[in-house]
Amino acid sequence: MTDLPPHFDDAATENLVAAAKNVLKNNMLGAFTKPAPSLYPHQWNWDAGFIALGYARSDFRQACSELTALFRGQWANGMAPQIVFSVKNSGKYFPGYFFWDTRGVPEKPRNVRTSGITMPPVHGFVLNRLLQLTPDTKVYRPFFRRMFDRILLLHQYCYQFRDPGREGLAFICHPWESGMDNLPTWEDVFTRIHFNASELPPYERRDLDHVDAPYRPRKESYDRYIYLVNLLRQRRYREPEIWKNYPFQVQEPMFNAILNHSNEGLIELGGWLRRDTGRIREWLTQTNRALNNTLWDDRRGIYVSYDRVHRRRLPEVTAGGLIPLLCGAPAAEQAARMTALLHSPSFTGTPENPAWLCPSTALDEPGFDARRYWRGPVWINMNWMLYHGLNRYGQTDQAAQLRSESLELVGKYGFWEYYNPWKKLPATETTGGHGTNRFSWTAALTLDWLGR
Ligand code: 2M8
Repeated sequence: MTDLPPHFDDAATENLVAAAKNVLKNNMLGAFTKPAPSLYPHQWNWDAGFIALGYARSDFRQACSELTALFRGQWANGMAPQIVFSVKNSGKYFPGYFFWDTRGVPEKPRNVRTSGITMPPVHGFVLNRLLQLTPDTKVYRPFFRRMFDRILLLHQYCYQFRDPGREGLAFICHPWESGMDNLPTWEDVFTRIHFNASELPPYERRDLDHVDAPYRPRKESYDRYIYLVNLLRQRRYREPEIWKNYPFQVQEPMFNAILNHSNEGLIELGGWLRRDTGRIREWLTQTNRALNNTLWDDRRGIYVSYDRVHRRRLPEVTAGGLIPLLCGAPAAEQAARMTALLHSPSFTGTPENPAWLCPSTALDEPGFDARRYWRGPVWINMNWMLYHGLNRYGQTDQAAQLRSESLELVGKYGFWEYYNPWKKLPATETTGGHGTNRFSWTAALTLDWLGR
């Protein structure tokens, strides 16, 4: 590897690899690996995909097990849940299984505890990457066949239930479905959602037992997250009727770019498995077209979200708007504008006050906050996807820089959930690592980047 940070000699690299493997080992609960030691004690949807990549070269069986365990929770309509709850850790996280109240929902598998929403569908491209790394295509073929069918069903769900206008864009129904829970974009949507305090069920947060409040979402945001969960559970997750008069329906660029890159993954896998991929090819074309027609902001040169309930564009500039590079949606000129924006003060800061790539929310967004979750901090999974997107467009130097900066952050501070974007750390911070430490996908993607 040529693009390692300058001080990464062999010994430093070996230490980092050993430490990353240790993080995964300690978070592993048998069939799956939890995202973090205490803050997240169950299995999460897109975490499972990134974590699988961390095992791919050292323990392929475990990599497969992560996806198998997640899809045990898949609903009959194809929805892959945001959380598959561990019975053993019941009560350690809010909102838990009983708050979601999915018990008895006919679509939910009977013997698996899950939440009632989904997350960015990374599994198709993860599965395709696993195929490139499999130690034995013959032995694992039945696994790939099974997973292909599961993931296809999930995509079918996205296009059938989350794209009622057949536009090629799936909507998310909750900020948690974006994976980027606390973007200023969601605040913008919330300004139009009104409810009385009496409509909010009583609840008690658990996240603040583990992480200090300035690094986590504010109470006002949490109230709104819970208000939406309450609507969903009152309506018993009954699709498609549930969406009538449901106030949060947003077409978000990263979710759709991930869906479409997973369509590409399924097409490749389908070729190998000799499956008909005609329908997936149609989705691929339609979604790339819709990303450009509906979500491209030509003024800023980046993709933005669209609120389909209030029929308006959400102009906030976030790292998610760069992820369509991953699925090949932008034409060459669009990609050039996106990379120029990525290397402008909006994301890299200034010579006096430089930033690590890539802040989750642009540094000049009014909602930017360097330490609050998803409002500005750097996330390793975002950088990993952006790295692959940049390479796809031949921006190999920029990609290498992104990888090098990411590894430098991890080497300097450890395997944190997210990182302060300022290279000159504010005096109020004792470390640049924020949220929970020993975070699984940070460790997993470090291993993938180091080819270990
Ligand atoms: C965070 O989200 C969960 C809710 O899903 C939470 O804050 O409790 C997000 O960063 C999400 O993207 C991630 O999958 C999850 C577990 O790592 O934590």
